Amino acid sequence: MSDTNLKYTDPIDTSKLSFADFKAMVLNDYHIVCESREASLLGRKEVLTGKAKFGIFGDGKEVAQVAMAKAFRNGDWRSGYYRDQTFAFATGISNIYEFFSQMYAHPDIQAEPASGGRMMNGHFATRELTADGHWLNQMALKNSSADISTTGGQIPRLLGLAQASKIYRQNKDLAYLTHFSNNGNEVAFGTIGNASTSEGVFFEAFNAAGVLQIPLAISVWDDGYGISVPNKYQTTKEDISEVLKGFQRDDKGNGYEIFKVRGWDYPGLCETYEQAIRICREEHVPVFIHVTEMTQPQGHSTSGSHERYKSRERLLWEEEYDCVAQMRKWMLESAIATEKELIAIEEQAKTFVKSEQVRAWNDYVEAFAEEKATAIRLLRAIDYKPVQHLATRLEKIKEPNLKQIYGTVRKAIRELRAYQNPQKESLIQWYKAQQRVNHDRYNSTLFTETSESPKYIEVIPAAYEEKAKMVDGREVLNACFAANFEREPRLLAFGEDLGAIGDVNQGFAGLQARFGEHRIFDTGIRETAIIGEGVGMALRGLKPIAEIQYVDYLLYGLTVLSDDLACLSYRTKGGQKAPLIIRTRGHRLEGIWHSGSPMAMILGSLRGLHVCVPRNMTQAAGMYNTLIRSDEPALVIECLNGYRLKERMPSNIGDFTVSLGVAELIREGADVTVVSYGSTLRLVQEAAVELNEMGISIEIIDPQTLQPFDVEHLCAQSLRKTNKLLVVDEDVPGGASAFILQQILEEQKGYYSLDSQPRTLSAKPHRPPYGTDGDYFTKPSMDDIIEMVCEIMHESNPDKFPNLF
Ligand SMILES: Cc1ncc(C[n+]2csc(CCOP(=O)(O)OP(=O)(O)O)c2C)c(N)n1
Ligand SMILES: [Mg+2]
Repeated sequence: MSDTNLKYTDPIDTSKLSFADFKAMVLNDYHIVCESREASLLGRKEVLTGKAKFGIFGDGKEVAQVAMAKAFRNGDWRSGYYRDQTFAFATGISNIYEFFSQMYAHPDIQAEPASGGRMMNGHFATRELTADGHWLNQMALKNSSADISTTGGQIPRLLGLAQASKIYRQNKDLAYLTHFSNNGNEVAFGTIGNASTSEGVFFEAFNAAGVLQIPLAISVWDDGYGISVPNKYQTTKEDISEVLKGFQRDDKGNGYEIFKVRGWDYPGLCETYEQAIRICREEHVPVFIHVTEMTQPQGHSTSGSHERYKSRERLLWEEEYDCVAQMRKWMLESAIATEKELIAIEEQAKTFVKSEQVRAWNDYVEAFAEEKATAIRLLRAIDYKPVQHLATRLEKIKEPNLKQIYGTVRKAIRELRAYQNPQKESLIQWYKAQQRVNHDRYNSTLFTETSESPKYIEVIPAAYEEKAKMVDGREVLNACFAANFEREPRLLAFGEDLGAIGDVNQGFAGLQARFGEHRIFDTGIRETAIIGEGVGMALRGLKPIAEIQYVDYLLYGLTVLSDDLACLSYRTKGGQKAPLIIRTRGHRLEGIWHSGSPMAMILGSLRGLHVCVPRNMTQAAGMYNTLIRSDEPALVIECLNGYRLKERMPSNIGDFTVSLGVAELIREGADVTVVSYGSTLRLVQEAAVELNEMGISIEIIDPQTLQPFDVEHLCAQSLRKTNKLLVVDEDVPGGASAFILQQILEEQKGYYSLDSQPRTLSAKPHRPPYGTDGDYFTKPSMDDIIEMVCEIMHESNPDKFPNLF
């Protein structure tokens, strides 16, 4: 989109460089640096004059980034944060036009390819997929994973991006994936602010990379502050590389190669990055580059001014050691360039940035001009004074946003509520058609929805031989995983105790020995890092299954799941996907930290993932078979108490599929529809037997997945017969059961079929105490289910069904 005049910075081979080439390279770098600085200065003005809502810029960090960009090759990955604009410009990951388009929240990916206006400025992402969601050739791209705003949140994903290189280098069966790797030679570049290294996610992931020995290069942009809080309150010894010295590799073992360099020292930075990245790429050793003495000429962001918290001395020092000024000084002192040459570059940069900003703004305004014109034309056609006023008001807004255009149209439709005429009808028809356009702009791509979506995976029922063996549930899963590992070389599985012993419930027993440690492996106890590894590897074309030992511990991985994975497709408007499967187990656990069913937490924070709650291991296997063949992320919660229950072994264990979102009728009945899933489903089945003896017949429905939920509306269909509803689960009151009620009553319009109060039976609001009795008095028991069904029957027919108590 941009006809940027930037020349991207190139790797240097100084041995072959003539002075003229060297000078050209340095001046080109200076040009990039100047353009980036101008973008920051102008960007801040755009916010202060009200054209953009918020601005955060990379001023003070330019020189290090132009040096880092020299070491960045096609096929490499970036996982960074909002200060990286210079790096983005220098590598072609972004450009000035796109930078401003993002500030204005331009909703068109042609203008703002990172997110289609969804992410705030300085949040970079390259488009990794074709328009229909299939992988592009990553080896022909400079790749940037999609930024997130949470400080340090980019680092867990960085692990997986680097680990993928190691997997590709180790596993020769993956050599055919030439669009993702060239023998694992790719480096994952991470960036993080000094203060953000205080976050737990940083330390956890940092340690993991040292253990894994993967080609990752973390740069810390150290400007001494995190907003207003100085390093004194952030970092032990006020120096992160000092603190991390123990990670330095030596001849005794694994570790990092650690570098420290000043952020205004251009030649030092070029040399450091050249050396650090060479070690990282060739030896597959993580490297850490602490870039100190950086500045923030305009303060943290447009939300405040740094004069409030920086001393006069500090401000004076920042002025002197501003990296652009220092680079300039160095060029003059080393006679690389004349004052005149530098002034010419600076002026060119200023003019170019201004013209790109204006172009971005004009395109943004132009994108809505036709909609404004059409709205006014349709409003003008309506001969009604209040509507004419609205048209005039909209006309007067020179550069309206969509809220102003559609707010006016909706107000007009309300004004016209008592009128019927063809002109009003035209307005409404246009508004409805435009709602589809706006849906695409602001509400689309929660899932990537490619032809590999779970929706389109062929449904193959489980088949059984006549003498099918009854086996432990865990054996069903084990056979399913074995078949999939045999068939799909991209598949990986890892987690705590998953490798050598094959997970705590032996779903993977024997599989590491069969398929190798490079495909099935143990990890340290570090849920955040486990999820990050999964996300990064999935971005690079692998098919990881990341295991979280128990669902309660998902909380430790939730930041990455929620901030990163769940919104990845949405925040890039379908530009990136990470088909990661998270496997965990829960329900019917006992104990305060083993409650086992934090389903509302999951439903509330993980939209963008499929949430599977299989009632037994056969259903779980069918779901894995579906998910492994598809390309969307999912969480599968197996029932902890199901591993040793007997199930029949399907003859097509690796091939049968379970369609996600299709509920199953477990038992037919006439009186009450009972919806339940996971472990409570079995209790409902047991309760059904006693209820039957009491003359009450319940119909049981298992939705099987909570996201998506019963897409064929089986629950509403059942309600039309029974007119009574009970939802049973073991989440907190008003947790997942409230979600299920909303789906059935509102979404499926089940409300119209009810003739008694819909009920939910869930666990108590506190966590369950340890032991059988703790469980009995906290979670729904068979007794509770029977009694609540009786209450429902009593409400509808008190004579026939007297109160039990
Ligand atoms: C998890 C989280 N906590 C707090 C914030 C608010 N916040 C945004 S930037 C920032 C300071 C980060 O400082 P540093 O890491 O040094 O990066 P810098 O902006 O100085 O480059 C804070 C506290 C956030 N975005 N995410
Ligand atoms: Mg900082």
